[in-house]
Amino acid sequence: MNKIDTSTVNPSMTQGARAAAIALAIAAGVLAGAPVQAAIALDPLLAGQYAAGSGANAVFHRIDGAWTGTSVHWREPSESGAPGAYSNTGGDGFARIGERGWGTGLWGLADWRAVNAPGSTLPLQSWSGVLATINQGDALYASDPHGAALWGAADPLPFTGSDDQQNNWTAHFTGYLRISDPGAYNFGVLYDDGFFLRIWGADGSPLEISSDFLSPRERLGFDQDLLLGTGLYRFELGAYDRIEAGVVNLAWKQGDGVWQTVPTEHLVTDPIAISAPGTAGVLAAGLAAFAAFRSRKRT
Ligand SMILES: [Ca+2]
Ligand SMILES: [Ca+2]
Repeated sequence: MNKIDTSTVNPSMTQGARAAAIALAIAAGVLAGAPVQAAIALDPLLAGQYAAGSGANAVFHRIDGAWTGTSVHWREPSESGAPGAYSNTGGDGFARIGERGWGTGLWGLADWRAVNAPGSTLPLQSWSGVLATINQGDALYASDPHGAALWGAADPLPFTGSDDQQNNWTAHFTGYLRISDPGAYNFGVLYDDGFFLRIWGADGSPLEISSDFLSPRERLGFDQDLLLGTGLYRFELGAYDRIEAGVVNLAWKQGDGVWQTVPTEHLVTDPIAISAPGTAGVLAAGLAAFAAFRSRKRT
């Protein structure tokens, strides 16, 4: 018999939502005939139907590739065969990468935070605006046979430059994820070299996935699906590239579907609530028509 793991069903949910989440987890396990991974139920931050969005708020920065201010630490491989390792703190053989001859540029999320801190003087080049999708890669990602050809094409960075000027960049996306079809979703970030993704529902504390330091190019999603309702979920995504190819892509999938870049209409910067036909929406439309009629009568 399958063991049903409901330990991650959010305890702050209403009793009804919690029961529904557990029921769905059980149903999924029975259908799959395999050990069950309970989905995480998360009510929307803003519940209800919202107007289609136009993309995500985006800020990109690039810093000097010779910067040695990284706060990431490194420990060399040991003679006994232990591999080298990164850390955000010193001690136990770890030393700050910036104090090594090769320790230039961005090495981790701590550096992302330094570049994106309010008033930071690190950026040499910056861009901000709204992007239709979260799917940006640099020129080397586009041309790398193990980049775009393998992981999918990406839009160019919003600032252009030589290959050297497409290194040591950060990206920061904010806004809302719009769910119009409730159900089980997962979100996955394609990254090179690192990222964090936070999603806020109604309970105030975000769900988060991340990859710190420098890692091989990969897409990482949540361990469990998220059971989402109709409405908006606030999100924040940060990413960085040190050298060579760099990319950031936010995709979602429903149930057992395939990863798909989150479509523009599901990325919202300014929430506009809409009402279901037959209720307040129809009333509002009727009042607007009446007002227009009266306006015409007066002229
Ligand atoms: Ca690059
Ligand atoms: Ca890279």
